[in-house]
Amino acid sequence: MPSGLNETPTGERIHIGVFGKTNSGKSSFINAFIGQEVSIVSDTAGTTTDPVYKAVEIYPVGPCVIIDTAGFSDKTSLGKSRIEKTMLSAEKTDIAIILLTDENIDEELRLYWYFRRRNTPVIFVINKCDIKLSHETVLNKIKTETNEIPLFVSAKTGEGIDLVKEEISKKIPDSFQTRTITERLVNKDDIVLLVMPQDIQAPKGRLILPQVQTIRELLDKSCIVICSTANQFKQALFALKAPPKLIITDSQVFKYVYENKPNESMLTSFSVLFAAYKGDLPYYIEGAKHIDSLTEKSNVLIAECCTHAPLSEDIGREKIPNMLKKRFGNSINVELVSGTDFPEDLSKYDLIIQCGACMFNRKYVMSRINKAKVQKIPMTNYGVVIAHLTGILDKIVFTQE
Ligand SMILES: Nc1nc2c(ncn2[C@@H]2O[C@H](COP(=O)(O)OP(=O)(O)OP(=O)(O)O)[C@@H](O)[C@H]2O)c(=O)[nH]1
Ligand code: SF4
Ligand SMILES: [Mg+2]
Repeated sequence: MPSGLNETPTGERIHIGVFGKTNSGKSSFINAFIGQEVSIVSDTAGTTTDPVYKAVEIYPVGPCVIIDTAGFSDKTSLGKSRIEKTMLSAEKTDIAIILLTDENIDEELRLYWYFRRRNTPVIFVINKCDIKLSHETVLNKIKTETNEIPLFVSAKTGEGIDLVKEEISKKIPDSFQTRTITERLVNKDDIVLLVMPQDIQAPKGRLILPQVQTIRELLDKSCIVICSTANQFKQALFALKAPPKLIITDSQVFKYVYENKPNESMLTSFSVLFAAYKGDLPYYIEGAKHIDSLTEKSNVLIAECCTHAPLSEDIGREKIPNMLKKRFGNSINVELVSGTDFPEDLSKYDLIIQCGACMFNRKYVMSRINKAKVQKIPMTNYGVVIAHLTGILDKIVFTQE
């Protein structure tokens, strides 16, 4: 698993996407919202071209990522690629803010229904209320079409911005506060042993994000956390008076750890935990079992969220393809996409294998899973597939059953 250090480590911050026509004041709104000039503001339509992601801490919302997007009425030659990028931001959005400026709200309504289909809460905001005296028509249209009541703000004077913050904090899904990586697998004072090989793929001098997040969570849960590499695993066990309640291993040494662990210790992997934390574990388990029906003619898509130079023994580029080739023959077709590349049309694939996706938020990973579900394509993730291929899928513990 590569480091992912080139990407913004957003963890599970709530992602707030700001959408609206060009010049509706999205960038001005964001600057007023976070009290910093992070986005360029100008009266030239189409100023924001690429989405801007800014991780901030906002009272009373908490840690969040605010996304400034390109306006959607842009008809310049870059229009199509800007719209695609805006829609990618929409896929990552947990709460959407749609700015309204005039009475032509067809696009805004289309976007509204897009979000509603994904259970994404939407807040309509009428901006520039410092200069426009009457907003009755747009207000009534929104009420009639959606039952939502827009809020009024002025990004220029700051009026109404606090009300938007309050509204956002009311709309944060409960699961944001309650979902954890290890869920009910551990309790206060439990000893948890983490097996973390620091091999060629680990970033120099640092730990990868899933390990950092898991350690932090276990400390918050008042667990006793012990870390070792695979080489020191047996010594680590030997140094303990009692077997650890739970062992969380890097998937690459799953088999070794399983074969050498005490019977009393439960076993899982970082990828398996993240499969549930970021995705749909039952679908992933079903997907992993689908491997047994692959043939040498099958097409497999590997989706790795980090974009990085290939490393030797890379799990997505080498280890999993080799495991598949060993089992089904060299002619099995294994394709790899990285970063946010993910085909819309998945019909040619027999199986999709997703990485742990620690660099992306749950909403975005679920959006990928939904695309696979709609097209009836089995999907799994690295950890679940390795557990299955090494024959221990039924011997490890999961956070969801
Ligand atoms: N009077 C007034 N002007 C505003 C307000 N918000 C934005 N503006 C002005 O509207 C123009 C467009 O603002 P931007 O924030 O760049 O708009 P945008 O939606 O990000 O535009 P694009 O990035 O081009 O899509 C600028 O001239 C802003 O100064 C507001 O609340 N009141
Ligand atoms: S995003 Fe994927 S490839 Fe990148 S570090 Fe996380 S699990 Fe590994
Ligand atoms: Mg802008």
